[in-house]
Amino acid sequence: MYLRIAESSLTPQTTRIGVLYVIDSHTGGMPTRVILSGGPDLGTGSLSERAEVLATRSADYCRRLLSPPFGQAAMVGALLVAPDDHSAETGVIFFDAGAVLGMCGHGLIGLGVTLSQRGQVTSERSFAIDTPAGVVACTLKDQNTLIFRNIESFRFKKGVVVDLPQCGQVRGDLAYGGNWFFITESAPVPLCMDNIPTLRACAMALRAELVARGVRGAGGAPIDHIIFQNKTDGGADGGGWRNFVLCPDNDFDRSPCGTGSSAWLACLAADGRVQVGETLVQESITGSSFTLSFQPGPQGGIYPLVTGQAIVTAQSRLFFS
Ligand code: PYC
Repeated sequence: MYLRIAESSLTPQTTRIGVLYVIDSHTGGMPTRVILSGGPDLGTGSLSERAEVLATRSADYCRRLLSPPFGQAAMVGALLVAPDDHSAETGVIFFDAGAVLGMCGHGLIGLGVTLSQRGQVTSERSFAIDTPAGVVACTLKDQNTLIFRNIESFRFKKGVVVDLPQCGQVRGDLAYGGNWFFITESAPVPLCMDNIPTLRACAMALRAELVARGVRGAGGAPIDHIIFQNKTDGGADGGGWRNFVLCPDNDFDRSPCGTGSSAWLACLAADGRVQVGETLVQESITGSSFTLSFQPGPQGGIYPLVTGQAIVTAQSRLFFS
């Protein structure tokens, strides 16, 4: 699921919320803001319906909460809501400044560590978090480390070729890991911090070309994230990967991207390049990492197991008017 937040409702200050209570964290350098109270009224529909209401009627809330002076670059919001599945610890709707997301892996790790800091969850008991993409099972390994079993992830199309005047020919796969991704091993330049402006420009051009050519995911879903992957020497059994991930808000993921890592793992598994029981290390462009393995999924995809760490950075009352 992908819901670009509605441009038409971007009139400043249409949402008057008042005081918000938030806890901020970062997961491998990527910020998450958990909103404990002070969200807009999303009605009583299913989680997916409430996510759609957030995207269409509260665009200014999403954008302003995550942008200066309230927020910061690349920040993802995690709005706590009632779950559809009442056995879940909570429901959550993730969003960045450009879109409401189906799921968010780094955000989920940030949320789990935030709930741990509040004493709401502990490492003694696994818990579930309900998202618009489905229920995700979580276990805290320690106060800062979470392992989650993502929703079933799969490759949709292999070997899609795109010619870009500024970046050359790119061949990649369309895959789903809670969000939709185009993932390619043909990065236009080496994956290092100095090349971020070039990587970002090529990824944006690539996404625009996919839109122009009508290349979409299952059910016509827009491809809102682009990933460049390179093999590294690191990692345990299955070796390691390093990525650059462009997000819907046009910023890049400082973490290795939990949903993107899931989608990539599904592609590797589909090609037999990784087996059940193997462990991979997925690094981000900033050098932070997640550990990945998987179980087979019931529909032919995989259940990714993603382990990462988060640190709580602030607990605030925002005067949001
Ligand atoms: O970790 O899945 C993720 C994610 C999506 C967008 C930013 N981070």
